[in-house]
Amino acid sequence: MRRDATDVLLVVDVQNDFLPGGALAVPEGDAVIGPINRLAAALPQVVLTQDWHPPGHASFASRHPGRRPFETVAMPYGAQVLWPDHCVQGTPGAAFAPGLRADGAGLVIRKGIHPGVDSYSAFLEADRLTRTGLAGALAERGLTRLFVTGLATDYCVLWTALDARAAGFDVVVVEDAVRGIDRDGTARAWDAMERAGVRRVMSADLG
Ligand code: VGL
Ligand code: ZN
Repeated sequence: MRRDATDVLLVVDVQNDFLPGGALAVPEGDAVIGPINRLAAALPQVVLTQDWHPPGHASFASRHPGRRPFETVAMPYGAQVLWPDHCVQGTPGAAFAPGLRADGAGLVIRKGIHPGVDSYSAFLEADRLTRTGLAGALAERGLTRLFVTGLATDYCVLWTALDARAAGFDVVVVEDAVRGIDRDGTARAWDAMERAGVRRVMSADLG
């Protein structure tokens, strides 16, 4: 696949809490770092996203008496999976993985910052109304093709890729640069992305 000046590498949530040993560890989450570092060196622009919740965020099971992580509850904006406390603003768990070499990133989008609303997507929060500004920022920079990488395939990568397609971007998910939380959920995520016109490549195909 030929690379272009309008390409951007989007690195989703490569933060300590999603790595092995973290509060919401994604199996093999650390395996994405090598491919992402190589892509960051090869692509002209890099954008990072950072899950960045205030303490006591509504997506935390600890905020819902009698509920446990991975249960689903009804929120005003729809169904919400409850998570262990993770990526709390300013904590070591919310920091980028120390091995990530993306100092050249031109933009960091923080998401999940509103106490009562989650945001898996880097574009649109879970209320499906509140925009992060990412679509406009990419458009202003003339970036039209997104190479999506990071964590987790079945949540933040999935929603980010689908919303990117809905916003009119060309979207390519780099298979060896993403990992999922749940096996079945990850298989369903790939199906949904394929139906939405998301392409799938290996990082080696990008040369
Ligand atoms: C994520 C669950 C909760 C993700 C973030 O980055 O995929 N998943 N917060
Ligand atoms: Zn989160």
